[in-house]
Amino acid sequence: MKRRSTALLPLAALLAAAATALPAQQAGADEVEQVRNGTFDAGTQHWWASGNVTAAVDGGRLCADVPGGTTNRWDASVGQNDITLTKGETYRFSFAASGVPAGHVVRALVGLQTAPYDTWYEESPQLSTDGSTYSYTFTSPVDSAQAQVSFQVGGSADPWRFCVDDVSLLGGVAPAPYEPDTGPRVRVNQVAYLPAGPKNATLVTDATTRLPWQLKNARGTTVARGWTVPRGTDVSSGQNVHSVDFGAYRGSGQGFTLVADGETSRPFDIGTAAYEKLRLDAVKYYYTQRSGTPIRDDLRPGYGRAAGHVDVAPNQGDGNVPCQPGVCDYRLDVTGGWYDAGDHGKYVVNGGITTWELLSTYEREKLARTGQADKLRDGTLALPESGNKVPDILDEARWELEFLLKMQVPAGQPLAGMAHHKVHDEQWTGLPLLPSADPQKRELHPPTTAATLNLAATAAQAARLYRPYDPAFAARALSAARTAFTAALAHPDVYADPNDATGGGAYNDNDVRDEFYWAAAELYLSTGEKQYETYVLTSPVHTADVFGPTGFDWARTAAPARLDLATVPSRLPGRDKVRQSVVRGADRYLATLKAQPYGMPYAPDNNLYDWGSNHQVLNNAVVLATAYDITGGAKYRDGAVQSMDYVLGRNALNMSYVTGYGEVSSHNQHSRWYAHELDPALPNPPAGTLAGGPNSSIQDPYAQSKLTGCTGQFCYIDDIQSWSTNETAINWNAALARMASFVADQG
Ligand code: 9MR
Repeated sequence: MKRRSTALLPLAALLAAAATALPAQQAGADEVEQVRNGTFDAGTQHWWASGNVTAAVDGGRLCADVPGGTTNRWDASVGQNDITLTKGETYRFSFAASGVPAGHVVRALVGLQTAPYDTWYEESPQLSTDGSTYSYTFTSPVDSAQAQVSFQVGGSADPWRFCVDDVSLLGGVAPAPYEPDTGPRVRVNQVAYLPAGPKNATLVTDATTRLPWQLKNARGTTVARGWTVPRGTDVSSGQNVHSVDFGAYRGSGQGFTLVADGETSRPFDIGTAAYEKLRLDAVKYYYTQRSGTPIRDDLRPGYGRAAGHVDVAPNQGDGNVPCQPGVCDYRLDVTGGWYDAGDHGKYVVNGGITTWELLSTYEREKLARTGQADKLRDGTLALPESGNKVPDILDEARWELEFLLKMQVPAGQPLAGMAHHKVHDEQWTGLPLLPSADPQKRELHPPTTAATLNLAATAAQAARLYRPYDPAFAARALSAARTAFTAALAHPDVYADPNDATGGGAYNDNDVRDEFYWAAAELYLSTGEKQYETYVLTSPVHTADVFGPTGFDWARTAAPARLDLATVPSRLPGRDKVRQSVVRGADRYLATLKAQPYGMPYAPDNNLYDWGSNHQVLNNAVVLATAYDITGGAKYRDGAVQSMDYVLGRNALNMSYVTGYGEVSSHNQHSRWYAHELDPALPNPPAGTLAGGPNSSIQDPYAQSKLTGCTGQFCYIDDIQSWSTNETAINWNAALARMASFVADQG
C-alpha cells in the first residue's frame, strides 16, 4: 500500500567528479537494464540515502550503517530515482544483500519516488551475514518515469549494517508464470467432516471416465470405497474434475485420507471438535482487533500489544478527533471499536454488518431448534469482561456498539442524529505498523445516510438482546436507533464520496433502500411498533428477491433484514411469506452448490469473484442454514454444512482459508500488526482468521504481478502484500463465526 518517505541525500554529491556509469548488463536484445551503476563500480553515483544512514562503497558493494531506534521500515533507506517503467512490461528485480548482525529484514521495492509513494512491487527478505542473491519477476502496473528502486532498512531498535550489490532491474524479460503449489489432486475439507453430515471431495484429473476411490483411516486401512463422478470442465477453476461422495461413511476419528487416481488427499478428521474450537476462535479474533485498549498477552498469548489510538504519542489518538476540513467544527471522542481489517480505519457501515452478524450468531443460538446459546456464554472467549455474567459474545459486540454510538452527530449540531461514515488516518500508512505506532492525524468523515441506518439497525437489534443483561444500555441503544432512523428519513440521500479513499477505504453505496428496510425491520422486531411495521410492509425491498448470487455484504443489507424478519418472533402480517422467501432463496443456493463440482453455494456472474468472496460463500451458506432453521429440511442443513468444505480446503488451491485450520492454511493475511511475513518479531494472524479469498479484479500490484489472467478460484495469493485477495476483515470473520457456530450445532 502507501508509505511516506524521509529526507534523502544524493550520495552522488560526494562523487561529483566520478564518471557516469553506462547502462550495464545488457543481457539480451530486448532486455534493458534500468538501474544505473547497480554494481557500484562508479562509487555511489546515482544512489541516495536517507539522512540518518551512513552509506559508502566498501569492497565493491554499497554498505549502509543503519541507526537503531527507528520505527518504520521507511525511516532509513537507500535507493535510486528516475527509473522508467512501462506498464505491462515484465522486469526482473535482483540484487545481492547481506546484514550484520543476521536476521534483519530489508524491504526492497520498486515504487513511485514522490508522494503518495505508491509501491508497485516489494519483497522483504530476511538477511544473512554471508549474504544471498535475490531475484524476483514482476509486471509493472504503471507507466512512470519517476520510479525508484529502494531498500528500506529502518524499524530496528539496534544499529546494524546493510550491504547491497549487483542491483538490477532488467526490463523486457519473459514473464515468469506463477504456479501455485496446489499439492495432491484430491481436494477435501482439511479440517473435519461431521460424522452424520455430508462428505464430498473433488478430484482434479485428466480422466474423463469414472475412477475408483478409497477412504482410509489413520492406519491406512480402507474403510469405504466407491466411484468418482466425472463433472467435466469446472468453470470456477478451469480444471477437469470429478466429484466424490463418501457421505455413506458414518465413522469418526482423526487422520483420514481419501485416495483416487494415484493421489492421496491431505488428512482430515471426521468429528465435531474442530467446529467447537472454530466457533470460539472466529469470535476471539475480535478482541485482537480492538482499538483503544491494550491487548492482554495473558488472554491472547503472543498477541499482547499497547493500546492503539488512545492519544499517546506517536498516535494522535481517537479521543478528540476533528472532521476533515470543512466538514464540521466540533470534535468527537471516537475511541474504541474494532480496527476494520489490516488497516487502522474504523468504518460505521462495515462495523454495522459485522455487529449484526455477531449478534445474529448469538440470537440464532437462542432461537433455533439446534441452537446452544450456552456455548457462547460468559467465560467462553477469554475476554477482559469474562466473568461479568454477560455472554462473552455480547461483551465483544458491545465493544463495537459503543463505538458506533459515539459516531452519532450530537444534538444541536447540523445533521444531528446521523452517523459519521468513518474515522481513519489522513494518509495511508505502510506495513508493518502497530496501532500504537501510527503517527497519522485521524479525521472524521462526513455523516451519511448509510452509516446512520447501520447505526439504527444494530442499535435496535442490541436493544432486544442486551435487555436481560443491561436494561439501561438497551434503552440507550434503542433511543439512539430511533433518533438515527428519524435523521435518516430527514436526510435520505446523503452518500459517501467514492473518491474519499485516501488513508482509508471509501465504503460508498448509493442505494440505501436496503439499509432503510434493514433498520426499520430491526426497529420493528425490537419494539413491535406500527410506524416501523408500516415502513417494512411498504418498502419495495420487502417483496423483492434479495438473495442474489453475490450474497449479502456491507453494501447489501436486505438479506439480513429478511433473515431476521423470518426468524425473530413477531406478529408481522404475512410473516409466512417472508419465511417462504428465505426458503426460495435457499433453494437457489442449493441448486448452485449442486452444480458446482467444488460444492460451494457461490457462482458469481461471469465467474467474477468479488472482493472478500470467501465471506460471500459463507453468507450464502447462512441463508441455507436459516432455511434449515425455518423448515427443518435436512437438505438445507447439509448444504450449509457442505459449504464449509470449500473454505476449509475443498477448492482449486487446496488450502484452508482460515489461519491455523487445515494442513495448509492462509497465514500471511494483509495486516499492519499481524505482519510476521515482514517482521519475524510480529505474529501471524490468530487461529480462526478468514482470508478475503479469490478476487477476480486483483486490485493490488502484488497480485497483479503474479495472477494476471487468473480464473475465478485462482485469483488468490497468500502474501501480505495482496490486500485485494488476502486481507483479514471484521465483516468476513463474522460470516465465519456465524457458520462455524451453526456447523458446530449440527454435531
Ligand atoms: O470489503 C470491501 C470491498 O467490498 C470493497 O470492494 C473494497 C474497495 O472499496 O473495500 C473493501 O473494504 C476494505 C476497506 O475499504 C478498507 N479496510 C479494508 C477493507 C477490506 O479489504
